[in-house]
Amino acid sequence: MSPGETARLQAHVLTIFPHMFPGPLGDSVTGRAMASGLVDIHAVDIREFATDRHRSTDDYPYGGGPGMVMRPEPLVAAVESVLQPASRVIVFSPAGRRFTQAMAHDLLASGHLVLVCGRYEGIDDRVLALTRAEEVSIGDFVLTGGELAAMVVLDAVIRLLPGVLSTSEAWRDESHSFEGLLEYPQYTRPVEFRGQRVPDVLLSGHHAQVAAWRRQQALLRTRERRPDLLTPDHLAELDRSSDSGASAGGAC
Ligand code: JA5
Repeated sequence: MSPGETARLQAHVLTIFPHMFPGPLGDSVTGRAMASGLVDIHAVDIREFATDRHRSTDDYPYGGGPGMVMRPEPLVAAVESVLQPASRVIVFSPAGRRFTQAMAHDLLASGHLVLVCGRYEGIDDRVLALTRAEEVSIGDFVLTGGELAAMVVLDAVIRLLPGVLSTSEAWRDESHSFEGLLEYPQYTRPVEFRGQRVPDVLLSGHHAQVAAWRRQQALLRTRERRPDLLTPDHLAELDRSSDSGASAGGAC
């Protein structure tokens, strides 16, 4: 992208339920991004690409078994109708590669997403190779279709576009101080609510102490809830902070 040019994102969402879009993406931060022209989301009705007289998008599975499978012809035709040189083609499936923040940044860089939403028991497997699609999962659970997964991915990518978040909302993404850790706890007024007080250190005005407390809270929470995220450096830092007796508020 040339200097001064603004990053944009275009997405085509292929679905048999196009009226589901933009849905919640039309509100708030993502809605403003759409209204300002930074993002274009086009819902494409897969059924429009069905050629048989019943416009069918599904059929019985070869080999038998329960449910229906999405037919390949309308899906491949729909993808080919929107494909651009830089497109990333994604099919949502619980069997896909797990969606992450790093993938969100990567998808933004492509500038064009083709998001294929399955329904029924899934899509004919030949579609993947024929469209060079990547299978992506947003988590280890089952959904009735890919549409909600597409909304999750779009939300995560849209908020990364420069100018979408206000500077006060965006600071976290710029900050490296809590890289790889869960967030520290936040508080606002009142200072006491239903018998629970805001930790004194946050009222002290000592910026260095506040920063040290938040860092330690982030480390402790991550150890408690997501120990898989901790690096050897984090573990060493936790050891040092317990040595220095900085156990303020630590629920160990
Ligand atoms: C279900 C026909 O990562 C969670 C997901 C569940 C699920 C996805 S992604 N796609 C579908 C689907 O069901 O297409």
